[in-house]
Amino acid sequence: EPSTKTRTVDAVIVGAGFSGLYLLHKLRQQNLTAVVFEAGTGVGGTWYWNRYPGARVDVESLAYSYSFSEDLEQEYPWEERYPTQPEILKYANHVADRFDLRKDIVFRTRVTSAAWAEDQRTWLVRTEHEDAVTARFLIMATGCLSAPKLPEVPGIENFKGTSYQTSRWPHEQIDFTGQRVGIIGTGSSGVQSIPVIAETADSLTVFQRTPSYSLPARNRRLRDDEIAAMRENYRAYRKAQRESGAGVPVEVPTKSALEVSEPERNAAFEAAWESGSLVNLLSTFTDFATNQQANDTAKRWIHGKIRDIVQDPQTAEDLCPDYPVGTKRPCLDTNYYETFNEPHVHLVNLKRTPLVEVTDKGIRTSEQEHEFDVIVYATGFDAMTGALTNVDIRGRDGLSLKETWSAGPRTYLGIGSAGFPNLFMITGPGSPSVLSNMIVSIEQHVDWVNDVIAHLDREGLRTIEATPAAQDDWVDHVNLLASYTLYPRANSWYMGANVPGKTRVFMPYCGGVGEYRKKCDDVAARGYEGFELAR
Ligand code: NA7
Repeated sequence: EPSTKTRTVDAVIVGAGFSGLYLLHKLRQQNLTAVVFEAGTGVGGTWYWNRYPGARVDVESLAYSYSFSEDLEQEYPWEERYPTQPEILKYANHVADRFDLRKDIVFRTRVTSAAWAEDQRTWLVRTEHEDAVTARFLIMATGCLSAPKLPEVPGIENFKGTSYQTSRWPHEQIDFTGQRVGIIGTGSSGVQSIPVIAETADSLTVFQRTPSYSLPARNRRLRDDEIAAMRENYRAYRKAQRESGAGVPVEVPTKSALEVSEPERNAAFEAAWESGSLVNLLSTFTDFATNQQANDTAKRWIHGKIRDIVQDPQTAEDLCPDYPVGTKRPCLDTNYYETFNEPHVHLVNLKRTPLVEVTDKGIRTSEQEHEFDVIVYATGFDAMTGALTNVDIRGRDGLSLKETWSAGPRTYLGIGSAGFPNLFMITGPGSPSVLSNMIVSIEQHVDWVNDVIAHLDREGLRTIEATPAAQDDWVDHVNLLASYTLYPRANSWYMGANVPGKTRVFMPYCGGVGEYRKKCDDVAARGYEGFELAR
C-alpha cells in the first residue's frame, strides 16, 4: 500500500466502490495523481459490506455493469440474471486487478476530516490513521447507502447471544442450524435474507415496522444465447440505458391505469409480476407514480397476490403495505411471502406491538419478551447524506457541510455544493442516484467530473464552486419534481424519515437519468453555467 504521510496529489477519492474505482481509472488516464481511501479491507463498497445471506442486486447483471470498457463488457462471464453479492464482489475485484487500481488505494483507512485551505486552494484531508494529504480536488465516492443505522431501541448492548448487522456482515459463513433467530427490518436486506435464514434456523421471528412491496425476482442462470445477443447489441443498449428513466431501458407507458378496463389493468400487473423486474412494475401506467387512484389499483392488486400466497389471514394482512406502491423502495425476492407459511417463521407487527427494548435474552415488545440465540439487524442506513456528513468537511471560512445541510442537503446537480470549492460528490443528493441503476448514474457523474477537471486544467483555472443562486434553483427544481409525485406520502429513507430528527425532504432527483444527463451536459456546454470558475 502506498505511503500517504503528508502527500500531495491532484485528487483524494473517498471510497473504493464502483464510483471510486472508475474515478481512479479515469483520472489516471488524464495523468492526474489520486489516492483512494477505503475503510474496508477490499474494494467493492456496498458489495464489500453487505454480505448477508441472500444479498443480490435487483438490476440485471448485464445492465448492472460498467460500460466504459468494451473489452470488459465483451469478456466478463456473468452467470446469473441477478447476481449474488459474492459474484458482484468478484467483478469489482476483477476490475481493480484488470485496471491495476489497487496500488493507489489505501485500505483500512477511514477519512475523518477535510478542510479547504483558501490560501493554497487545496483540500487538507485527514484520516483515522493520521495521514494528511493535500489535494486540489476532494471527491466523495462514498455511496448513498453506506452509513449503517441500528434501531432506536435501548439495550442492544445487553444481548448475550450473537448479533449481526446485514450491512456489517462477517466475512465467514454463518450457520443458523439449531438457532432461534430474530430479525428486525423488512427492507431489501430483510426481504432477501429472511427466506435464506429460515432455511436452516430452528425458528425465525421477523419484527416488521413497515412492510415492503416485493416482487418475485425469478432469478436464473443466464443462457449463452442471451449473453451473446447482449454483447452483439451492447453499444445500442448502453445508449438506451443512458437515455432511460431509471438506467434500465423499458417500454414507456402510454395509458393511464384509470382509462383501461380492470382485466387489461390486471393483465399488465400480472405481466410485470411474472417478469421479475421492478422497472416493469413501475412503468405499467403513465400515472402510476403521480396519481393516488391509479396507484391504488396496483396496491390492491399486489395485496391480492400477498393474500393468495400467505395462508394465515392475519399474517397476510400484516404483510400488506398501505403507502403508495413505489414510494418506498420496492424489493425483489425469492420466496419471501412463501416463507411466512413455514411453521417455524413468525411475523411480529411492530405497529401493533412496538419494540420496547433488547434484553440479555432477546427482544421485548409491548406484548412479550422473545428469546433468541441470534439477533439480525436489517435496519438500513442514514441514506444519501450520512456518509457525507459523517466526515467533518469544512469549506470556505470553515463552513461545515453537516451544519449547512441541517435543514436538508443543498447541492447543485447533486455534484457540488456552494461554499465547498473543488468538492465533488458522486451520486450526491439532488441527483437520480438511488432511483436508478447505480452504475449508470455513477459512470455519468464520474465522466462529468473528469471532464470538468480536464476543462479547468486546459483553461488554467484553479477552482470551481456552485453559486448559491444556481444551487437554490436546483434544490427548488428537485423539490418541485417530487411534489408532482406520490413520493412525499411515505415515510421512506428517500425522505430521511427513517432517521429520527433528520429533516424531511425528498432527496433524489426524480426526473429520470436521461433528462438529468441532458441538464448536466447543457451546464457543461454553457461553460459550466451555475458554477463559478476561477484562476
Ligand atoms: P431499508 O430499506 O432502510 O430497511 C430497513 C428496515 O428496518 C425497514 O423495514 C425499517 O422500517 C426497519 N427499521 C429501521 N429502524 C427501525 C426501528 N427503530 N424499529 C423497527 N424497525 C426499524 O434498508 P435495507 O438495508 O433493507 O435496504 C436498503 C436499500 O438497499 C434498498 O432500499 C435497496 O436500494 C437496496 P421502516 O420502513 O423505516 O418503518
